[in-house]
Amino acid sequence: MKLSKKQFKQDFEERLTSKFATDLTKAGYQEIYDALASVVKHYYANIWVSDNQYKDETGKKQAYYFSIEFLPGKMLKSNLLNLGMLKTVREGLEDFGIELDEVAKVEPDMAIGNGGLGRLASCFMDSLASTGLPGNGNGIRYRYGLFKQKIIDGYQVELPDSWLNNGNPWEVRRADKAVEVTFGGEVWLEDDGKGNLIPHYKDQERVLAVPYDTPMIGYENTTVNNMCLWRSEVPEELDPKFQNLEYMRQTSMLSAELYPDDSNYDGRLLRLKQEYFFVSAGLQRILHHYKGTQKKDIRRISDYIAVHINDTHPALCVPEFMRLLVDDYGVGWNRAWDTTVKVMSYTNHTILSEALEKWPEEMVKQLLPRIYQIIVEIDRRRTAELLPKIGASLVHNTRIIKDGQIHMANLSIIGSHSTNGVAKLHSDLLKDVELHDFYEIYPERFNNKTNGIADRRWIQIANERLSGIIDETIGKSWRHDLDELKLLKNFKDDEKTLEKLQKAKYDDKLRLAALIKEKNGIIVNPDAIFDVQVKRLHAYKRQLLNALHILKLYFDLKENPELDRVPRVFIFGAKAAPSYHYAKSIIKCINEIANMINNDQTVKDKLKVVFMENYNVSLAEMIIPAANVGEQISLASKEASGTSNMKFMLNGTLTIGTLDGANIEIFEAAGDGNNFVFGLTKDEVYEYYRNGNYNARDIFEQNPVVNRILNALIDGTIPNIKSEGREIFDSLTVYNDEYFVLRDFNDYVRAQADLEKLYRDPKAWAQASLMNIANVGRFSSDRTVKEYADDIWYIKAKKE
Ligand code: 26Q
Repeated sequence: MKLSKKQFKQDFEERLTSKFATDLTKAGYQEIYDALASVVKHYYANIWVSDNQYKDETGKKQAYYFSIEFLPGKMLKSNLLNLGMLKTVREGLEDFGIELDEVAKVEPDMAIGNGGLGRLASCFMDSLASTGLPGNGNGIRYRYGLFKQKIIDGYQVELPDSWLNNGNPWEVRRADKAVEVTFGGEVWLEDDGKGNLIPHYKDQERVLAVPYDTPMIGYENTTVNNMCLWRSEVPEELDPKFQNLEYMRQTSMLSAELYPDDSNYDGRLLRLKQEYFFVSAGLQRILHHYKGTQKKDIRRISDYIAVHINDTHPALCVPEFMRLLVDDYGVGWNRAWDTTVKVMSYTNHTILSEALEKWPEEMVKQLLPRIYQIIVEIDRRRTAELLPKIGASLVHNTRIIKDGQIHMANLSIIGSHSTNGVAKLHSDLLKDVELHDFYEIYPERFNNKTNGIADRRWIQIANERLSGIIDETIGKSWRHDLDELKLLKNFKDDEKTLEKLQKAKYDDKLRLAALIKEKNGIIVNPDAIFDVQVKRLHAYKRQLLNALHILKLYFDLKENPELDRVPRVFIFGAKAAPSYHYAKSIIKCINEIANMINNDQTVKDKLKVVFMENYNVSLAEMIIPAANVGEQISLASKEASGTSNMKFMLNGTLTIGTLDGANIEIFEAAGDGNNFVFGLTKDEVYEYYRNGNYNARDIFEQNPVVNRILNALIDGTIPNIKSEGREIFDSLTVYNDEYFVLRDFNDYVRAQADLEKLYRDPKAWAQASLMNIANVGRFSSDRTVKEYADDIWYIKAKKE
């Protein structure tokens, strides 16, 4: 959108005065932010309206991405960038003596997601709009986002994230579009005399679902999609039975809190309620829209909508869509089922068994009696149909209802036409191992969609310096098509370009060093290797392996302080699920290792360890550009994809990593020698599982280095660790090291040494860094969503 600086300044000043009855001399940052957001909203409002009109008029098929989490982070700069106004607004504000970046700090992160899965959903939202694809989000407007993490005495402490306290300028409450979602009560079927079974209900608990729409603005185009988030409220007219405080409290609780766990299935009733709540509300709104404004024949709805099930949390889409078609719109069962399968598609994000969602039949029956009947009927018909064709064992293994439980992954696969994993290795594991029985029955449903990232946020916004240097070197086409970064390869031997890249990295390190000083009071050496591991804390991600290696470096230096070592700063960011005891112990250990090392004068500035509290999207935007090395060291086969690995690559960070998830594709794309690979392969891991012959105790006893390091956890070497040291020691030596940390230790040390060696050759390092940037194109989520659009959703991009 064309906007002159003059126009902007005028609009902004007027808005500041009309909104807050103040002027530039007196306004605070909150007021400046609100006025600015309000002006920006005014700029995009008409584009939003027009694009909605365009979508309604053309009646083109749209996709709806159902996700129980979204993790957009801050919206101000991203909206400005996408509207093509970032520079104008920055300069306009400067004229008033205001720093845009200071204003942007006022905005709280929108953190209604845990980590990878939620952030992926938000990257997809950006990419859908930016590639002109009609694709919308559907989720929950949690009153409290992911907890804020404080570190007190080395321990994680959780504080509430009350992100809506100062309002949210981007959302629009649409009270007119509220719908009702019902729970519990009784249901029975009565024949209507024409052979149709009609459900009748009694004593249902009603919840009002009110949608809040947030525009998803495309990058320099005319597409504005919608992210619809539902809030639960008490309906105005309540049946007397429900006019009590407990019910009202329960109802508003529904959308109060995000579950803070990203890898563990939590079988609480409230969680199941949340799942049905946003699924039912979302599908109702979609069907109203197509019946009402679009006057579409409901029997052809699969030509107009695609619904995506992001992991199993929205799996109730399958029976709920059936319910709406059959009960509310009078579609026959068979036709409804064909339609449902055509409309739905599903992505699996993990193979960890503890994350597999299962709900007790009894619970579903009580809470969602009609949905329960429909699931039973789906299961019954499928079993009857398939038994004679494929035999009892295959049918049994893949049933939706088994052992008194409803298996949400089975429901998702059976009720949809597409099941995908999120990186090649992960998708292969689904086909070959984890979901092999399903693959035998429905081979055509299985496919891979390697994850991607919204590159605009992760370089244009997070790293303006590097973006500018790339512009100078190859022009600006890469800003619209990340594959164009390939052009950088022509500069691999160009000293000037390499120097500029090094300088940019150095400046980003200075920026992070200043933040570390401010937040942690630790002074770090900007010439050191900044080695970063930022992600949720989980045993399979093996932050512990990183910590043990740090201990090794420390003991080496203690023994020989004059050792010729490249200085290192190890930076961690990680939240642990509040109920994940072991993960919290690892946080404590890392913090006490950090205290020990940072306070030891003998290692001077050769080694520093920094745990940055409250890792979130905004902090990621500061940390990732400054990283020389990114740690992607999960046990092979456990990390479905990973996406921070792609953000690091885009910022010229070299990866030290295992052959897991998308790392494999990154190593291949970047080319040999440009990253550091180590560790067991997935086949070797599975071989150990088959043979059951892993023995961690042997490694502990036979490897003197490992022995020394592990003993440090229990012999008082690390001041101030308590039972955590013993707990971790035991997990490795007594409970046989579930994630093969000790098995991979030696090779990790070897890869770390290779890394240090390369770093001593600044030119070679800069070249490897350049090759990572030059080959990152395929990891843009623009590519990923185009693949979903072409292969799964069958939606088409708008032509500009
Ligand atoms: C389920 C039931 C009850 C409570 C919580 C949950 C729950 C919530 C979130 C389970 C899992 C999640 C999130 C999983 C996740 O983030 N997975 C990551 O997804 C990324 C995007 O595909 C991948 O890159 C990561 O590899 C994967 O770990």
